[in-house]
Amino acid sequence: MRKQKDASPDPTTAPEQTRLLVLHGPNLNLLGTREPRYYGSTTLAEINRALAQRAERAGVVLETFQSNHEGALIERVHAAREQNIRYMIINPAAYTHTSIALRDAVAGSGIAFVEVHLSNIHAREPFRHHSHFSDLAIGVICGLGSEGYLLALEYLLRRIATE
Ligand code: CA2
Repeated sequence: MRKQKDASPDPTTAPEQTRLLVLHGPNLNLLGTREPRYYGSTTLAEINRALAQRAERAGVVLETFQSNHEGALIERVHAAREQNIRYMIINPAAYTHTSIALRDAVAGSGIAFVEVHLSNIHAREPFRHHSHFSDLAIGVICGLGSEGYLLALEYLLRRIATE
């Protein structure tokens, strides 16, 4: 009898799955509960679920991390380098405008990333106009609400598929 072909990939030759990290900065855990004018009514859990589902369909592993603590975000970025995270999507929230420490961690990681903001930071108070991350980012999406995260993911999936 002919041996049936094994459907599972050979672990010795299968390429490692591509891993992505989505990093959410301080207060984004409150999404969907307050300030819908700026940040919409979608919760962070809903955003993370939509991203994970889309990534899974593409065969990519996507992890999400939110913290209200600068050090925790920095340490997550350090760990991402060790974990071979291929790309990141980052909404540094208020740390966008203040954190050189997080910027240095992201720059030091060498991991390419897309910066996302729910609101249009350029149409808001002047102190939100400058980002410590934008010059390092592949690109920046802002003002498109929670869709911005999905658009960033679409871009990265397309980029991964062609590299
Ligand atoms: O528009 C964005 O995504 C921001 O990164 C959000 C930050 C803000 O400091 C940036 O300038 C732009 C604030 C996140 C706070 O999120 C909240 C969500 C619901 C209720 C309160 C805060």
